[in-house]
Amino acid sequence: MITNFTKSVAGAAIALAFAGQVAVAEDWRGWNIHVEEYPNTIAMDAFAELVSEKTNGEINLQMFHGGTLGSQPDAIEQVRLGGLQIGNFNLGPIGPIVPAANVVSLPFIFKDVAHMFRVLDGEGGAAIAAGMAEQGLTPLAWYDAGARSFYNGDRPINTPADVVGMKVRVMNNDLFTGMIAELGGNPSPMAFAEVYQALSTGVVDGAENNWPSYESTGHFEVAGFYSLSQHLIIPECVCINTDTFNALSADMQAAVREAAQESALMQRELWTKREEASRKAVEAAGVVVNAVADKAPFQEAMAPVYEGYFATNPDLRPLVELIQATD
Ligand code: BDP
Repeated sequence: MITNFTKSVAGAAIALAFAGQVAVAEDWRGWNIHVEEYPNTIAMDAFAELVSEKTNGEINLQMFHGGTLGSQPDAIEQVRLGGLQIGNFNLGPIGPIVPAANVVSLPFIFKDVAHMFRVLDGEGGAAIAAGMAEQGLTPLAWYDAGARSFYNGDRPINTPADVVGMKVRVMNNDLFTGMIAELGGNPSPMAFAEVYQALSTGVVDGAENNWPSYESTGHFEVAGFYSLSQHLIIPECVCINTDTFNALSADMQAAVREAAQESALMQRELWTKREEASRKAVEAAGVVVNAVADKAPFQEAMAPVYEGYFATNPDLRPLVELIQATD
């Protein structure tokens, strides 16, 4: 005879079996420094949606844009420690933590963006990704950040002599302070959010960035000479806390990685369009743009920066040579 008691025990057992299969949704928080409509912002929102779709709602990523969760160096630490799970980071400020990833911050290391992606898609990219994962930042996909050029409020920069005495804001990384010092300028590492104010009050004379950031931050309003030095071509990652990633099942890992890679395809397309739109917008606003006819003197001045990097990281010389030998 099946008693009510037996029935309810059986019912509870079935309910428990279901509960075992239905995982509790994981809530992740993601950091991004850029404003609305910026290619990375749109792509990171798409990433969040794709993550939810591809994991059947088991992972819920909430994105925080505009650097509201802190400066980039702080957010990098947060993702490493697991206080945040996701970040769209530039590899510039990751370099001080991951020597192999710092290779992309050597001035003039890449010929152009296409060269950078060829390196990232090969052995070089694997070495960089492994170094990052070891330090708690697992890259899921690479975003485009174009080429960075100098801008300031005084004069076009055509030769290193034009940088002499100039106070130039850089991202947090000794390679960048070294770069400005070798050109005869005074480097000033500073958080991105502080640069507009610093330019407008004369705390710094200039800075360096790609077209979309020069435009979206309004820096062009207070530093109207943009000189196409294109001295840095630095990729960006969609990075995840390594422990968070490793704790996922293989299927979930694949879903999250796929979502990031799809968002990267979107970001790269949006990026190309935005570079053009930003250039046109600042030109229309009266920015004086100059090509740098001869980049060789800038490149030659970087020899001590490379030597310093090799002195600290002798084991990374082959990685630099691999990049230089990649067509
Ligand atoms: C932008 C990068 C952003 C950096 C910023 C900077 O996308 O990650 O924080 O430059 O110069 O191009 O700090």
